[in-house]
Amino acid sequence: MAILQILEFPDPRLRKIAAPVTIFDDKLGALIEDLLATMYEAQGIGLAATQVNIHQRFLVIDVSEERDNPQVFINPSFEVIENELSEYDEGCLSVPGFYETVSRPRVIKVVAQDKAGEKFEIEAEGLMSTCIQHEIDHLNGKLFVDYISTLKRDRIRSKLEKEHKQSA
Ligand code: GNR
Ligand code: NI
Repeated sequence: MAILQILEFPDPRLRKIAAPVTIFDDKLGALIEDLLATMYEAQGIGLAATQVNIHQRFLVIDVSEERDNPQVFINPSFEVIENELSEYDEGCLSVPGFYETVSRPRVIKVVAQDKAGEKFEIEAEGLMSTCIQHEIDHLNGKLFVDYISTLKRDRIRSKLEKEHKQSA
């Protein structure tokens, strides 16, 4: 198992669109374990492969209090099943230290594959729904800061660029 480095905004690699997973082998299993280990180490509730510079469509989440309920979604997609939005103060391991309110569909149906390639469906609401949508955005090269004003996003970009220069 390895702890992987998490890319930070405005790294252009976070803008890549991930490719579908087609091979469900031990190598994929190992990458999933690394992604989970990296998420737990960073104390996140979710992590998309894109964030660790793997441009394949899979993500992990654990929204449990006890941090003992890892969930893996491969080739995930979702449908909005209730015409209702919910707001959440979102953060992102790729945008460390910044939080902004984002509005997203409240209840969704997620279709994905597990690590054996088996298709499954779940209905998600609340934090789980927010988190899955946030992670699927990553696979499409999108970040939560894309939903806020250009002014706020540019301020966040400058601050993070400054931090990156100082730690370089
Ligand atoms: O750890 C995380 N917390 C979080 C809080 C509100 C909305 C979304 C998230 S996901 C984030 C981890 C992360 O960056 N995943 O991509
Ligand atoms: Ni994120």
